[in-house]
Amino acid sequence: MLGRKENSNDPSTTLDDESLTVRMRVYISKATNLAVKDINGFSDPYVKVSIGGYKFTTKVVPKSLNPVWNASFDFELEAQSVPDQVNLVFWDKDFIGKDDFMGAVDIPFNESSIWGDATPKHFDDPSNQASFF
Ligand SMILES: [Ca+2]
Repeated sequence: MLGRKENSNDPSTTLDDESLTVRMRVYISKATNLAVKDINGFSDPYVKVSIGGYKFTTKVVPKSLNPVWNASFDFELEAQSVPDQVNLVFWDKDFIGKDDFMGAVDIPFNESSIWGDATPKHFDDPSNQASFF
């Protein structure tokens, strides 16, 4: 998973600006060696992502224990209320009955890794590098 942020190229902008809105991108890449939940020896995994009051859900990858989602979710938030963690809940899709819980993890953000030098940057700025978790 990775996160990026962007804002204007105005060099006078800082994260301390109360009115500053930033865009964050969460990218769900893949998972490996997931638990078997179906009688066929596989699972049909998907992920529910919760971050800063936003919720996103990936697509289901059928019959896989090593799913690749390559899903990205963009959202905007106030720079002053940047979430300090992201919650991921993994589910196995079942077409009969309730989906099976597979696992959950909270990934805390290291503020310095999210914000780097604390100067908001445009998405296209080459110095605006993604943080990997
Ligand atoms: Ca299933």
